[in-house]
Amino acid sequence: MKVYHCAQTRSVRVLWLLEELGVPYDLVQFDFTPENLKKPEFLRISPLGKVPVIQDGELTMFESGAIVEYILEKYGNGRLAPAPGTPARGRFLQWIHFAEATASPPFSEMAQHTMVKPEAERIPAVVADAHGRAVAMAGVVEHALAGTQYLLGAEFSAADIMMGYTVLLMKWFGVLSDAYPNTLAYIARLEARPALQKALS
Ligand SMILES: N[C@@H](CCC(=O)N[C@@H](CS)C(=O)NCC(=O)O)C(=O)O
Repeated sequence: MKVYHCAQTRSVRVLWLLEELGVPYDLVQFDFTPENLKKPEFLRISPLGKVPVIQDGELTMFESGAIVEYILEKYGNGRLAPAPGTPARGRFLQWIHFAEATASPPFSEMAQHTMVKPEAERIPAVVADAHGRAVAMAGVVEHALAGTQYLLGAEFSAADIMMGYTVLLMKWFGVLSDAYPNTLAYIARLEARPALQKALS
């Protein structure tokens, strides 16, 4: 499998999962610049010029959550995901989708309007609004982690990879403080995992 990756972006989720599962992959890493992302040859596999992208045999896929679900189905052998049709599976799917559909957009907006867009196109009001929603997301996570090691309980799962990356965004964007002790302890647990260390190296 080929994984197209830029440091610290959502492609971290894909590398982290592959490392946890011990699935070999070829890394195609490049700098997160518009020149690289909007090259015609990259746009042919990623229509909006975004990472991650994987190529697995004939299959090319973009969208990190879908890639995570595909890798679990094909290479997981039941690891890192509860069995389909169980209540735990329902909570797993909730966090997998919450991570990208609801929790991550404020961080994307902050990134776009502080780093990605040309300075003349950045709108401070968008950053302020997104920051407010990011704080609300941190509150959701802090509450969900009360009295539990991981999002589904005592066992680490791929829900912690999808949400874990978003929680790292909370840290990197300065949303967290001592007022989020459960989340800070969770981050320490995640950062102790060799697979995440490899994905961030
Ligand atoms: N929902 C997509 C979002 C992908 C995405 O926005 N990736 C960012 C990096 S974290 C990107 O490549 N941005 C480049 C751009 O927007 O031009 C996913 O989860 O894969």
